[in-house]
Amino acid sequence: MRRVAFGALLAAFAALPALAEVEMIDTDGDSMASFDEMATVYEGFTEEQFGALDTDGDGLLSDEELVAAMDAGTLESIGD
Ligand SMILES: [Ca+2]
Ligand SMILES: [Ca+2]
Repeated sequence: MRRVAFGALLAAFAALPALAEVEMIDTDGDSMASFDEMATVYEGFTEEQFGALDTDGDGLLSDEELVAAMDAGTLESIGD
């Protein structure tokens, strides 16, 4: 029973890889990654790097922006 539940959980994560990224960075629960949240997770993260990732310029990184950066290799996935 436990094994089945765990497998289902893994399948859910595999189906929704995008959701996991911002959730690992987001500490205030707004589903967006602020510069402070990024700097906490990524040592030596600069505002310049943040600006490059914030493609819509709203001052926050959406899950979409994070995933795009990880897909492009600009940002290391912290899930690995
Ligand atoms: Ca946040
Ligand atoms: Ca943004």
